[in-house]
Amino acid sequence: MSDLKKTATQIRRDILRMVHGANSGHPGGSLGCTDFFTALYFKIMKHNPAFNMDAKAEDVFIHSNGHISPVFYSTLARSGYFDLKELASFRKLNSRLQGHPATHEHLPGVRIASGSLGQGMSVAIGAALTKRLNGEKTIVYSLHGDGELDEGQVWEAIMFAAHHKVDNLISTVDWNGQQIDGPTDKVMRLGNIREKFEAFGWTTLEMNGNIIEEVVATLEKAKTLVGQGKPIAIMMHTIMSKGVDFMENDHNWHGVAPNDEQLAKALEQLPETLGDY
Ligand SMILES: Cc1ncc(C[n+]2csc(CCOP(=O)(O)OP(=O)(O)O)c2C)c(N)n1
Ligand SMILES: [Mg+2]
Repeated sequence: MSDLKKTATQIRRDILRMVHGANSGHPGGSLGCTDFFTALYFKIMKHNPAFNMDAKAEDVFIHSNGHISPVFYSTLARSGYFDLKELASFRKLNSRLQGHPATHEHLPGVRIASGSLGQGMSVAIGAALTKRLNGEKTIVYSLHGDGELDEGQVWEAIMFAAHHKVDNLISTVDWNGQQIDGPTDKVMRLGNIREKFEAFGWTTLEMNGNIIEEVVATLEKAKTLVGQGKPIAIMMHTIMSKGVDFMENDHNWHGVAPNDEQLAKALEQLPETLGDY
């Protein structure tokens, strides 16, 4: 197993154990986006775990679909932003690892409060424009849910980014076809979101977000498109709850914790590769 795959497997274990430990949280999108977070933090991004909010001379990740905080927190801890043991405090009273990330908690690695969906694209654009003003060559990455695209603010931001040629931004959409209340096609049909981004003036790419080699290759390709006058969007096909067979592709796992028996069954499918927290 490659190092990246080992890391992703361990992060998936962390997610399940954190959500089970709190008896609340969002495993579905977290497990689906694990390969993306692993590729981004362990291969693609230029970042410094000795966290500095200014992010001068480093890439920035803006996590917009904040409900999938378990994968974010595990990735940050496994990257060295804070002690692994702190993952056990997820969603506990007075923890820095709140259900939805908040800068108020001063957890290293968290750059915006998110979870109120729809805002991250605007923040990412602001960060990208700042980097441009500062003459920096670094990149801003962002992640959004497909259900999150129901928020009108996202489309204003998408239009703004193209108009202002924000070409140091790589935004990824977790196109899992699921959201809190059911399949996105039933809740609010999104149509072909790749064509929509294109129509709004973005350069687009598409990938299978659960094949880590493909995630790395597509993000590398996206980097080569930076600086060409257009913002870049990646349509990332994922399977909600990827990695645990009885949870996969089912919106009912959007925000529900596994019970003891389900946790045991799930962990059997994900060997402990780097040591549990
Ligand atoms: C502004 C706002 N409206 C509604 C919600 C409630 N909500 C939480 S998650 C979610 C669904 C999001 O769907 P998606 O982004 O596809 O996430 P996934 O289920 O795939 O993880 C909604 C509507 C919210 N968090 N913020
Ligand atoms: Mg979704």
